[in-house]
Amino acid sequence: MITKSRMAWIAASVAFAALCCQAGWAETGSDTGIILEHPWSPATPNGAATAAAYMSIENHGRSDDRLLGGSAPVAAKVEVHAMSMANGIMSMRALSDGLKIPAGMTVNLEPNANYHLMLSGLKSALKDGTKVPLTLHFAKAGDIHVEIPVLPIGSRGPAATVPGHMDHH
Ligand SMILES: [Cu+2]
Repeated sequence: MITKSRMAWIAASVAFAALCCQAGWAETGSDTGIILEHPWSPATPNGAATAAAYMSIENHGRSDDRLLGGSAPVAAKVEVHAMSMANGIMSMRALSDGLKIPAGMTVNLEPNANYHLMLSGLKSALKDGTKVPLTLHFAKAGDIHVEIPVLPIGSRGPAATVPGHMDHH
């Protein structure tokens, strides 16, 4: 499910991609082999019902794991979403079986990529410069808590900070 305004918002985020500049974030660890790197969310306009959260999920363990979903005080629901393009129309759906995090691999949740975390039923806007507490549920690693830094609307995220490195989409 994706609304027109949500689409426009995504398009705006992409269009203003060049405006970003943020330092990197410390990693969040656990003793289960799952490490969450560079978590971030773009700020949301007032009244927005949804927000996205992005990060890299590394599995340093010896067995596959699954990201099942999450929870956050700021949202009624936190789901793993997959994006797909069909006939020029982008859509997304919740992964009811979760997202596989293969052993020894990193799965990137990022804008314009396959997967993201979707916070829906937002109780308040995500404000630039604040942090959003979020708990992710993994099938094997259990619950991992992470504080998600909120970056300005249109940001590409903490990874897109290399000077002179610019993507042209
Ligand atoms: Cu989504």
